[in-house]
Formats: sequence, C-alpha cells, structure tokens
Amino acid sequence: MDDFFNRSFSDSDSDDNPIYVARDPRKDKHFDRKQELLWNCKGKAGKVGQGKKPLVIAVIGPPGCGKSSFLNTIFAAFSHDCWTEHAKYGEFGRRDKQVTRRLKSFQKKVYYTDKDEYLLPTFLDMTGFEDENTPLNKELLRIVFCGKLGEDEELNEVRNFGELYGVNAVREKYFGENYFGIYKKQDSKFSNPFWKYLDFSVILNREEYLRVNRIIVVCSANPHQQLPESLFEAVSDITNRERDITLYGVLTQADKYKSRDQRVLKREREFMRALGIPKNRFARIKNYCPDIDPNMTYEDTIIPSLDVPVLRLMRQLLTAEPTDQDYEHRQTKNGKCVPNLSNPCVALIAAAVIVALVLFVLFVLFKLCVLFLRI
Ligand SMILES: Nc1nc2c(ncn2[C@@H]2O[C@H](COP(=O)(O)OP(=O)(O)OP(=O)(O)O)[C@@H](O)[C@H]2O)c(=O)[nH]1
Ligand SMILES: [Mg+2]
Repeated sequence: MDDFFNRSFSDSDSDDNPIYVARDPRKDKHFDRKQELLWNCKGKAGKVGQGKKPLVIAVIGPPGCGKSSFLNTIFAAFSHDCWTEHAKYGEFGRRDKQVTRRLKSFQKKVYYTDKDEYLLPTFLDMTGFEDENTPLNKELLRIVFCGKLGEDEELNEVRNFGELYGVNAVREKYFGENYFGIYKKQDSKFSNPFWKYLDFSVILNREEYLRVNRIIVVCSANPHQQLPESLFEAVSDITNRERDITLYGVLTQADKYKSRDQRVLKREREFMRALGIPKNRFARIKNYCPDIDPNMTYEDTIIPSLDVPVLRLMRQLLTAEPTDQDYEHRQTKNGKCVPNLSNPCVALIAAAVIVALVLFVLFVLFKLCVLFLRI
C-alpha cells in the first residue's frame, strides 16, 4: 500500500500544526521521541517484584469534556500499532445523557499488548461531576478517591441516594466503620403493605476497590465554556484535606485553536490556578477523534505527534511519590521484595502460620514422649 501522508486536520476554527497521519508511523518525525518517552514511562513505572503496585489514576471532569477520548488517547500512546476504542466515547447531549455512566477500570492487560513486566497504571473512567462545591459532591469525590465505588457502579445512583437520605447516610453507607444497618427502600416493588414493611436494604461498610493515587482533571480548551471552578474547589479541598493525592490537569480539543491563541492561553492559566497545579503537571492535548482525522486512519495506525504530549505528562505522573506505598510488600536493604509484616492482614497470616508450626512441634514432642514412656 502507498505510504503517503494523509494531510487531514480539523476543519474547525484554525490549526497551526496540521496533523499528519502516516500509514507507517516510523516515518513520522515524532516517532523516535515517542519511543524515548515510552521507555522513560516504563522506567518510572518500575517492574513487578520491586515492591511497587500499579498506580490507580482517576480521570475526572465535567460531562462531555473528552475524558473517555483522553483515555483512548493514552492507550494509543502506550501502543505500537493502532488506536482502539477501549473507553466508550461519544457526543454528549443528544438525549441529555452522558456517554459514560458507570465506573470502568482499565488495567494494563486491557490496553497494553506487549508481554513485559512493567507496572503500567490502572485507569478509571466515570461519569462527569456537577460543577458544585456542595457537601454531597465532595462526598462523591471522596467515595471515588478512596476506592469505595466498585466496577460498573453508577455515581448518579450514589447522588440520588444522597439527595434522598442526606449526605450523612452516604457517609455511613460508604465509610461507616463497622456500621451495619438497614434503610427502608422508598421505591418498594411490593404493593402489599405487609411486604412493603419488610422491604429493606442492608447497609454494609464498603470494601475498598481501587484506591486512587493520582487524579487527572480534564476540561475542554474552549474559552467560551465556563471553567467548572466550584468542582475544582471541591476536588482541591478533598485532595488536600482528606488524602494526599497529586492533581494533574488536561485541556482537550487543542486542535480547535491556535497554540498562541490568547483566549486559550488565558484559560490555561486560569485552569492551572484554579486547580493549584504547576505547568509540569499540565498538558494541552489533541485527542484521537474524527475531527483530527475524518477518515479515522488511526484505526489502523498511531499518530506519534498526538502521543508525545500525552507521554510527557505520563512520565511526570508515573514519577514515584512517598505516598505510593505498597502495603503488602516492602524492600529489604539488598533490594529484595518481601511481604510487609506491618500490614495487619499479612501479620495475622504470619502469626497463624507460626502458631500452627509451634502446635505441630509440640504435637510431635508429645508423641515422642509417649513413645519413650511406653518403651
Ligand atoms: N475536536 C476534538 N474533539 C474531541 C476531543 N476530545 C473529545 N472530543 C469529542 O468530544 C465528544 C465527547 O467526548 P467523550 O470522550 O465522550 O467525553 P466524556 O467527557 O467522556 O463524556 P461523558 O462520558 O459523556 O461525560 C466526542 O464527540 C469526542 O469526539 C479533542 O481533543 N478534539
Ligand atoms: Mg466518557
């Protein structure tokens, strides 16, 4: 097949850097830089057996800003062959419904095809957050960051629950230590009044699913859209006060504006200021999307020029932090990875094994004594 360059780019507004889509990505001038950054990322992520766990990265932001598209762009950046729609994306607002409604996690094995032992992160995609700094919205953020929302669960259901029973009920349901209780369902499916009284749901203290280590806040670069500053306030509040999580920021739809567009530059500054993040934790990016390449050639290839800014951000994001602890393992002085006995669970198992061994030795001694006494 011809290896010509498909000179396709956004027909909207303007673009000072047209996106070239090469059928053979090795012919793209950004190809070598992409490979270099990929190695940097893998080096930072580390390998299995080094006392680390894969990071959990949550991608959050207002509805329809390009969160799922951004995740697919990250996966393409980690790939050598082509873009794939792992996270479902689409046009927001058709039926006033968000495209992503349930929490979806993407582990390395889902998006990465190489057979190596690098600890590439697990990413979380979810529904967009409302632009509110209310106690309920903060509680929803806390639930996500502390890993209390499980796979395929809907954040909007938690919101509805909170609106019905109040924020304290949400807190108790998701964080209540040793809290076991029942609450009466409002929407009982039984018409018989007797059964209605028995239709309760049990509230249990929730297991931790995927505790978040890093957050990427995504927003559109569109300068005509209001920045969700109340949401940013709530996010900063929770990450500073409740948990020590590092925030990163991404503005999508960079393809629609000139890189020196003053309105977008102003938005960038306001975005970073509102989130309290420095420039090295920020990226303005172009997602893989039909606006970039209407023929969607990227279903058969990758576009290194889109991957490079994403991998630069990933390299920063994968840099180890003191809070990235693996509670199940620790590293010895000579670099070995051994179970961490300060973890209550591992300590309990270790104690049980020791007790079993002692009992076994006592039993053998007892048997030997009996044998000697008989002789
Ligand atoms: N031109 C352009 N369009 C984009 C970009 N990123 C996303 N889009 C488009 O924006 C629309 C929404 O993208 P999604 O990725 O579904 O957004 P989302 O934030 O996941 O949406 P919800 O899950 O509904 O909250 C889609 O039509 C995308 O093609 C981008 O960088 N440039
Ligand atoms: Mg989505």
